[in-house]
Amino acid sequence: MRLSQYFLPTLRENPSEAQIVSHRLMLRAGMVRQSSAGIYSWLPLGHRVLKKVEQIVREEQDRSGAQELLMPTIQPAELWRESGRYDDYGKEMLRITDRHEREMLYGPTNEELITEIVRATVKSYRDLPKNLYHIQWKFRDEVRPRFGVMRGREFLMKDNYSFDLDAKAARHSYNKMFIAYLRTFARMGLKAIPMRADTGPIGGDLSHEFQILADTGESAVFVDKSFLDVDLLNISVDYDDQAAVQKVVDDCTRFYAATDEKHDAEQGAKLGDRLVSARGIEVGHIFYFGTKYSAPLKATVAGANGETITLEMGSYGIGVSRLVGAIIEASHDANGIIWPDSVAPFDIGLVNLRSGDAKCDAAAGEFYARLQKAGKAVLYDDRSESAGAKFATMDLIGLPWQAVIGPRGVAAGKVEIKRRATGEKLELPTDEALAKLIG
Ligand code: 5CA
Repeated sequence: MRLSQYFLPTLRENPSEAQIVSHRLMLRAGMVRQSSAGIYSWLPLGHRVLKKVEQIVREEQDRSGAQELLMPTIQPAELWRESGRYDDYGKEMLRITDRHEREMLYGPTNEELITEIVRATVKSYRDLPKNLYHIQWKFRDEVRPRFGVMRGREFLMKDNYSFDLDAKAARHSYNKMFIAYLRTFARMGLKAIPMRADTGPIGGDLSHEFQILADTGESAVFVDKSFLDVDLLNISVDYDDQAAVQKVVDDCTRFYAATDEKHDAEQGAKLGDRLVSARGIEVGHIFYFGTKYSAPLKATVAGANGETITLEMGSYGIGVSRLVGAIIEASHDANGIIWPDSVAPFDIGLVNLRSGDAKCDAAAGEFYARLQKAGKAVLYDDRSESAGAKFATMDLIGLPWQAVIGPRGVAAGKVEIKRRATGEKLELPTDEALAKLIG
């Protein structure tokens, strides 16, 4: 993509409404634009990152055996009356009346809707287990939307729902998601710590939140310092091996880690100075709630002997749009964003230091074509701006690699490449620079 043609409305100044760094940088890098409180448009650069994050989430869901579907954003109120949550949800739920005076709502979550789909279609124990997910916009009329996409009113969530015949199988479904979450966040370069958590309006008694430690986090969290050194980034397991899956979960949950609501001061005190009190960003939350929805909604199947079995359920959420902000909170410096390779909107930013100069244009144009041919996503700054402005833009938008072509390099047959994360620069002959970037 040529930057001269790309829609990248960057800001030079810090927007006054942004209180935290990720919000500031997302606005300055032209990733999002607020349309009303807590509701955002995703501009091309932000949209590319959102799609990358979504795709990692999708791949790890698929790997765990979950199946993707897509449910609507607008739901009928009557289903929520069946579960008893229509009144409980209060003002956070956006209620809508259609032209026939039917009560509808913009879904804040989907337990009722998915349970209705399963109860209407799954009739026999032979059809279970099932784990179904979608990646869809949610609406919660939060009292205080803030911090940009971190606490929005409209936000993108991956939510899935497991259906099992008994508690043991349901626990296995829960454990698989626990591991899928660790893998998902690790692939985004994040260390997400699973913590015992409160279940709030979703319900149930087994629940973990996945928290990224960051000073700007909204949750107060408590964690055993030893846990921070455990390698959560390289977990691999055969999902069908129940015992192996349980062992990974046990290994991760043997350390003390709890959110504020679940924190047990007495237990925490036993850790002495190993107890770390910090702030966290909740990027995922998983729940096991048994028959809380299947019983009132009558989601049952016939068992092997014709008996009626009420389904055991869990639900699992990842804040896809929140993650874009969380990744920036975890990875930035004074000059801007530092994208991990896996979620970067482009792999390489190519800077032509003297656009309009025939030799530079030819060299940069050819380098651009060769990178693209090798399958790299390249943002080519071909504008006639100053070198300083071009470098500032590249550092701000945080692409993992920068490649710089100028008159001196062209004369010497060299290209300078810079790794955004470390600032390390190398001046290499063109072919070597290309090989290094193609990796
Ligand atoms: N039904 C369950 C699991 S599918 C559920 O809704 N869980 S949740 O309420 O914990 O939300 C799941 C995830 O969505 C959270 O962990 C968080 O990362 C994200 N999330 C929740 N509220 C917001 C919000 N207002 N803005 C951005 N992300 C949010």
